[in-house]
Amino acid sequence: MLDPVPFPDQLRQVSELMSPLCWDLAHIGHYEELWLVRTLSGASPTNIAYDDIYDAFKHPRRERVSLPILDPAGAREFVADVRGRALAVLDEVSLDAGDPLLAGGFVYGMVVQHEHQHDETMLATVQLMDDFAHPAADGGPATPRREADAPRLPADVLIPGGTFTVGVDDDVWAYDNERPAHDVTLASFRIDTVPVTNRAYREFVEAGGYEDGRLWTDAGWAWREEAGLVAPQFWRREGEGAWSRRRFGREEDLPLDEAVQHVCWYEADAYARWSGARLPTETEWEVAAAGAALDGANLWHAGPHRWAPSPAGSAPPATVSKWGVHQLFGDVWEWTATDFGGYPGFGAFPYREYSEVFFGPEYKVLRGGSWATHPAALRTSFRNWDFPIRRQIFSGFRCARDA
Ligand code: AVJ
Ligand code: FE
Repeated sequence: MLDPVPFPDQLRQVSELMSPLCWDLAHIGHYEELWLVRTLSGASPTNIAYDDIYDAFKHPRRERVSLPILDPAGAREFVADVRGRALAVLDEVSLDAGDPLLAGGFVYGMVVQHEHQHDETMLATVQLMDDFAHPAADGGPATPRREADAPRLPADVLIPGGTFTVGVDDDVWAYDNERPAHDVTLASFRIDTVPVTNRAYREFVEAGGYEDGRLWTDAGWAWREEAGLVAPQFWRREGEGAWSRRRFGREEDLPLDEAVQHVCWYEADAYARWSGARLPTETEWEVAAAGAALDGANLWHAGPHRWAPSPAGSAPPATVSKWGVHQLFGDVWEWTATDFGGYPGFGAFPYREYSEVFFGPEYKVLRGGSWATHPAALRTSFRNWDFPIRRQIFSGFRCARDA
């Protein structure tokens, strides 16, 4: 993914919002060295200065370009060296020891997922480059293996109220913010069968949704004014009702049957109000996702090889939830109505800076996972979060209604 990106572009700051690509790369290596080499074996660091340079909390993203970071070649050498030492330590440790960090291989799952998360972040950075057409994304999105059957799907499904269990206790790879499992009681609700498509979202745009302050929250309207939002990021109006979008450096006709992506929470919330609906809570989303079978074989549509969401209604059948909800995983991250917080009984593990320091009303929860999310990080209980103004991530949404 990174190799075709010109060397200077891997070093430079593509956007105020993002790190230089080779910062992300070496940060992956630093995290791996910290947890899989230094913590497990007591070995000393490659370079103690990296504890400052590659600690995400020490320097905001826009500062990282002025740090003495490794160049693309140096970053590759560093991550390869760390991987060799991490594998050597793995030969020595016992995964069924009493140490909760090692039990079931938890810390390995944590580091693998961390790498995948930064891979997705780097893809978002590459998408932000307006002058670089990534060769792997050439020729349009990969053709889905399955005919889309969106026309035959109902618009939404009814989920009868009741008591449900959300969160997990026994998934070794789950993060602290997904624990503990707990019961919730929900009223009956309806939820969209598929994420909101470009076709549906275009109607909102064409109907003047971005000009009608009544559809937006106060904070959302203020941001819409300040940022001059008129359509999802990367859309361009080509004429009456006609739009194109830029995808990895190429302009293409807006694919109407794909999930809308690159919208912020405020846009999703305004669309939902316009359509007489609301965003689902994260609890409703997780309940609606029950029964989606996410083992690797069912996830051929997910992962970065597609370079775009799949058409509505083309999801692998096994990934449809037991309620008949489609495309919860592998298309777009879905904004929910919920602020990021800890479940009842939350305990930070193994460090507060993964989740806990982000708990609070300034972050909204996203659920599911996008086409750019590695299948190893897709699960029903996974919780992502971001500021409600962010849209460089592969974010979309679906709507819900009270029943
Ligand atoms: C879970 C995607 C919000 O990228 O900020 C990466 C994951 N944590 N390095 C992020 C993460 C530490 C995190 N998100
Ligand atoms: Fe990180």
